[in-house]
Amino acid sequence: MGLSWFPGHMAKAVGEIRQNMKLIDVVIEILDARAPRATANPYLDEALGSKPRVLVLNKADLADPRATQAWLNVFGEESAAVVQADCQKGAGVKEAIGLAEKAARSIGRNGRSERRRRRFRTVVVGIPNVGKSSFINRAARRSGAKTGDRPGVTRAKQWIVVGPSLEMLDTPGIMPPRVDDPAVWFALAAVGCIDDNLLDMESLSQSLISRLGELGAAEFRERYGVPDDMADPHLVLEHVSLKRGCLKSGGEADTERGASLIIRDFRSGKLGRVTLELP
Ligand SMILES: Nc1nc2c(ncn2[C@@H]2O[C@H](COP(=O)(O)OP(=O)(O)O)[C@@H](O)[C@H]2O)c(=O)[nH]1
Ligand SMILES: [Mg+2]
Repeated sequence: MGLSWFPGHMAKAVGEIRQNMKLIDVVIEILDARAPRATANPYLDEALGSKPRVLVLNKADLADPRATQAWLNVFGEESAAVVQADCQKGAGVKEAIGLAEKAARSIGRNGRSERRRRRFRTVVVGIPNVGKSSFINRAARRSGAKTGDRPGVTRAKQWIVVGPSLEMLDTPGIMPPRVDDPAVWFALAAVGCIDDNLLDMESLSQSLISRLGELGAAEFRERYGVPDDMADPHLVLEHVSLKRGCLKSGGEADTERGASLIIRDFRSGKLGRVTLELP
């Protein structure tokens, strides 16, 4: 179950981020708006200490807008600076950078006097696939900084100026996902934050079918023509497989392919805007 992440990898990631933290005034943490708790990393708190943090609920275009608003309220009450974003289109990036700059200003510069004149510094962190690179690319493009790897050139740490007094590390801090809780594991797997090679797609698709049922997500049934009285996730999976022409040579449902199709459709938003975790 991907437990090979623990504990060595986690310790290493936390250690690296803590190293970088010496340079950093404010952290931008990217979360997936469809599962904002599952895609958060509790170990980050440890690595960050008292650094101010800006939360970005990314992929909001794929999440239920009402749920996103509810999450914004919850995080706002927890006094976090928080914003929703669609980093594929660039929405929310400017706002996130504005919040980071404001947070850094209010705390003041970190570190010794020789650094006092420099810009505030930020880094983007998050677990795999939440959109860290997309955020950085968008922020860099806005600022007009050149990005992209030049072949054959080993790059040192680079800072991109992203605001009047803010610069951002051009490489993200990657945190391993948290996998200690089955509900968290499910949400992480469904939104694509776990390596698919570690997943049993058939059981994942059945968990997703159940969850979509609980959430009353109607688009799923409409898209695949699932009869209203069909509830058993395995039967639904078979139904979708047959309907979509995922067949074995004998003509019976190829539920493995059907499962992959459902997961793919979910991740790309074809099953509607769905938030898996509600506050
Ligand atoms: N629909 C949607 N897709 C996104 C968004 N942000 C990133 N992605 C996609 O999610 C995938 C992972 O993004 P990436 O930036 O590589 O994530 P990283 O692993 O955290 O660096 C890519 O296919 C992106 O195009 C978003 O706001 N909305
Ligand atoms: Mg990346």
